[in-house]
Formats: sequence, structure tokens, C-alpha cells
Amino acid sequence: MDRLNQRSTDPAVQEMIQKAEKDGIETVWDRFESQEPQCGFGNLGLCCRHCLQGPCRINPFGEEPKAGICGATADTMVARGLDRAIAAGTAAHSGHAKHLAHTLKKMAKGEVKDYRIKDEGKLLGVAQRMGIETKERPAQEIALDLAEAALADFHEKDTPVMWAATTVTEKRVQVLKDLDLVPKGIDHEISEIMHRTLYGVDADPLNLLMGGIRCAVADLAGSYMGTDLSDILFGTPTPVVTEANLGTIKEDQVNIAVHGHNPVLSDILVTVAREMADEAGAAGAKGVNLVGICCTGNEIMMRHGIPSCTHSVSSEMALITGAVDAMVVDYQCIMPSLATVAECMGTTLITTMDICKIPGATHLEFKEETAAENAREVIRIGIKNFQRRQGKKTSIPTKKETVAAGFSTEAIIGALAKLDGENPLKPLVDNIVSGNIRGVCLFAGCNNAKVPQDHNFITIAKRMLRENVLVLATGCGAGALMRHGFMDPANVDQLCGDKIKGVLTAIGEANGLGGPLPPVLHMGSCVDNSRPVAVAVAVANYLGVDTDKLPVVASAAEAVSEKAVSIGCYAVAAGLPTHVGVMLPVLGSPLVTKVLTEKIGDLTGGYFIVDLDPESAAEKLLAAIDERRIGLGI
Ligand code: MSK
Repeated sequence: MDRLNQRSTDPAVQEMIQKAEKDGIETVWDRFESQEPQCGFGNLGLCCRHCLQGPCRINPFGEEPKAGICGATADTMVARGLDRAIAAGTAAHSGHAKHLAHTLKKMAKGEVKDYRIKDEGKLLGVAQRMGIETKERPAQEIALDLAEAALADFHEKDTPVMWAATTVTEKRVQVLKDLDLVPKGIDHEISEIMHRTLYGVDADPLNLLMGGIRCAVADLAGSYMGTDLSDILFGTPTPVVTEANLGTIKEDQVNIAVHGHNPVLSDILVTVAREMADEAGAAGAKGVNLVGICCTGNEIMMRHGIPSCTHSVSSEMALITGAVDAMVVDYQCIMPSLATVAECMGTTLITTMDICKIPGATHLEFKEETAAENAREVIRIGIKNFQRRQGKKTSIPTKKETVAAGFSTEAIIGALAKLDGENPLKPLVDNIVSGNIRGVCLFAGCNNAKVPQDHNFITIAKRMLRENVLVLATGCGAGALMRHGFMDPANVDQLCGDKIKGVLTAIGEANGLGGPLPPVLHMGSCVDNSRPVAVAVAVANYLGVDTDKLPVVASAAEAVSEKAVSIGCYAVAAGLPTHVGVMLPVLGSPLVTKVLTEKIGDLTGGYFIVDLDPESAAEKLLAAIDERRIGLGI
């Protein structure tokens, strides 16, 4: 594989990599190469900096040093490191959800004017699930109770975390209870991980791992809460057709790239950008072109059909086009290098959150109380930069793909209801039983500079689709697949096996689409991994089994973030075989590795498959699907 293909398989990204090289702009891949060879101790999880006597490291070949200065063994060190990654991932997803809960609360109390309840049906449904009285009560009052219930889930209380206990099957609740894996409070679990991984506290690798898995269940709760509250405030996604890749950036418009995660900022920008078309016109632009990056891009794509220009590891490439007039970010997955690239390209990186400031960026504090006003300021910066850009050469790749997105749980159930209004899950289950749907595979997680961008995702997804597996995607996994045409219904013939093609066509036609659903169903952002969980739980309940019996698997084929680690762990806690396509820093402990890839299966039914080769990973995922089918007797 040549150097360019080694970096990315996306032709638009490749074009920008070449431009960056020509212009002498350093990118993520240059920095990755300058880090090589990477630290072998770190790769294996065999280094520890949890106290000031360290750093300590352990020789993976069984020679000295065999323990840290305090006596922590490789097993302890690896389990502690993994726990801290899970806690960080949980803190991020649930911090995002907490932010939304505060927004909902302010909205319900009438303290913010730019937010409202967009999906009252969802509000009622979620409130009822939380045991909140809904009859004959104004929506604002219910919303206030719900926001308070959400905030209560963060601290330790007498009841378990409600967004965990009410969102999985009853059988799973029992499994989690029996294993002491029911979280008591989301923040409580994060804080307990920090305590038990402190110098001189928990040294038992198994005890540490179980604590980590409990924290990961809290991550599921935080993510689920994030999805629920976003849908209430911004609307539950319905199918929408749009586009993806760098070709969505427009030479003659004010291009504002929105990057990060929380729709609290990006959703307001969608409304304000439309309102400011005239102001952009007065500056000589044909309009304001909002384009998404990463998960906040997914949020506004799912709800408003806003195109995504790129994802994750290639975020710098959007700036290298020279046509992005402002990049506005909230938090998570924002490389600090973006500020440098923005400066090189004469544009502005705008940070908006007090917990995410970047040297070299312009900070414009975003407050819910002044949301629309803040959004207007952002767009005005873009308009000014657009004027400065005139006469300068831009390099926008032409590549873009059609994307059919918006497949929330509700949208999928709604589409199935067109086949059986009384019992929408029946057609889905019947097709699984008949083998028209061999199983379900969810792709989630990021792009990693260690993997040629998108290569693992597209290799495994191609195989799954040929083998009649129903493919779902979220996060930058969805991003990878959309940029390669996997969400264009026109590509069903080319990508799908006959049986799954028949299913996608039958659903598409019953819904008046005049053709099939896309090969891969886009279910949203990282927090929206809750959506496939909701579908799996509904199917499990329909069949009267637990989620660990379903022919459902997950793959974070190019994982980066600690959020991907916590998501993987809650998928395992929910009973799913879960593939990770990059090295997890656990291989330095044969014990921890064995627990995560085998033994945990005896407890939760789920387990990790760590395989860096996408072809053999696909084989293993298919084998796991088939094993589940045999277990169900189908
Ligand atoms: S944005 S966590 S790079 S999926 Fe959710 Fe993408 Fe991974 Fe961030």
C-alpha cells in the first residue's frame, strides 16, 4: 500500500493530504509518523503514572521489572488503566447529557427563549418510563420533572440509575443485579473509578474490571439520556436525504463547519444560518452553507439533513480546502491542531464551551440564555472571512455521496409499521428467523490514524452486507460508511446480498420510497448508540429472550476515543460480541485480555473480539452471529 493509501482510503481526503504536503501544512498523519515507533509499554497498557513515584513500566517478556514500585502487577496496571479510560468515556457522554438536562430545565422554567419542546410525544414516553406522572399536566411541568430526574441520576441515591434500569430488558436488569453491575449514580461510578484506581487502593484486577463494567453501564445510561433529551428538545429524527464528503463545501457560500457533539449549539446554528441568508447575500455570498463534522454533524444531519463534510481523523482536511470560513466547535474529538491549520488557511476556529478552549482559537462563550445571539456572532465571523477569502484560490474536492439518514429507533419502527401496523416488530423478527436477515451488525466509533482511514469499516461492512447482515451505524463509523456510498439506496444492488436486498426493498416500497432503504442505516451520533440498543431490547422483549441471545454484534473497527472504550464495554455488558479493530492497551495482561475476550462471556454473554485484520474480524463477527442463531434454534 502506498503512503497515501496508507493514510486514507477516501479520495477527497487523499486530495487534501497532497495539498497539505504541497503547502507544507502538518497533518495528523505527519504527527503520527513522527511518533513512530510508539511506546511498546503504552501500547500494551504496561505503564503507570498514577503516583509520583512513577512512571513505572513492566517488562512484557516476563523479565524484570515485573511490578511497579508499589508492587502493582501487569494485571493490576492494565485493569486500572482500562478503568480510567471507561470513566473518561462515561464522563464525556454523561457530561453531554447533563448539559442537555440543564438546558431542558432552563427551558421548562422559562429561562431560555431559543429552546422549546420539539417532540412532545417523546417527552411523554420518556417521562412515563421514568415513572413521572403525565396525565393532565402541562408539558413544561413534565419537562421540569424529567430534567430533575435526569440530574438526580448523576448522584448516588436509593434507586438505581433510572436511565440504565428502565432501558434494558428485565432479564438484563437481573443479570446486572446478580453481578453487582447496576450503577448507583452516573457521577458516583466515575468518581468511584477514580478512587479505586488511586495509588494504593484496588489492586485486584477482577474487582477492578467489574467496577469498570459497572461504570460502562452508567455510560449507557448517560448516552441514552443524551439521546432522549436531544430528541425532546430538537426532534426525533425521521428519514432525510442529504450528502456527505468534502464536495459539500461550496465555493460561493459562507461555509461554516460545525464540529463536536452537542446539538445544544449546532441545532441553533441551523436555524440561525437559514435566517442569515440575506446578510450573507449582502456580503456577496449565495447563502450560508452549514456542514457537519463528527457527531454534532451527525446530529444535524439526522434532524435537518445538513450535509457532513468529513469525520474524525480528517477534520483538518476541511480547513485545507481553503473554503471553510469558520469552524465552530463545542467539545470532544476536536484536535487542537485545528487552530494551527485554521491560522495557516486564514480562517477562524471558534471554541464555544468553557471546558474546551484551544490556544490559537477565538473563544466565544456559548450560553443557552443567549443562544441565537451567540450563533449569529459565529456566522458573522464566517461572513467576514468569506469576504476576505474572495480572490483567493480554494481547492474543494468534487467528491460527495448521496446519504439517506435519519433512522432513529422510532423511524425504523415507523417504517416497519407500514408492513404490519399492529405488530411492527413482527416483519423484522420474521426476516431474522427466516434468515433473510442473517444478523445485525452495528458499526460505531472513530477513525484512527493507525488504520488507513475507513479501510476497516468498509472491508467489514462489505462482507456483512454480502452475507445478508443488516448493518447499522453511528458516530464516525457512520461517517466512514456514508463517505463511501454505503448510505445511498442506489448502491443496494452493488453492495447487498439478495436476501437483505429483498428486505430493504420491501420496507422501502411499503414506505412509498419507490426503492430500497440504503444498505446501511444511519442511527446517529456516539450517544445515539442508545438507539440500536433500544431496537435490540425491543426485539429481545418481543422474543421473550435477553439481548445476549440475539444475533447482534458490534464493531468499533477504527476506535480512538476513550468514549469508544466505554461504549464497547457497555455493549459487552449488554451481551454483545464486540469487535475492536485497533490494539486495546490491555494485551500486556494475559489475565485481563482473557477476561475481556472470553470469561466475561460467561457472566454477561458479551465479549470483546480484538482483531486488527478486518477480513478475519468479519469472519469472527459472522461466526458469532451464527452461534447466536443456533442458540435461538433458527
Ligand atoms: S465523534 S468519539 S471520533 S466516533 Fe463522536 Fe467520532 Fe469517535 Fe469522536
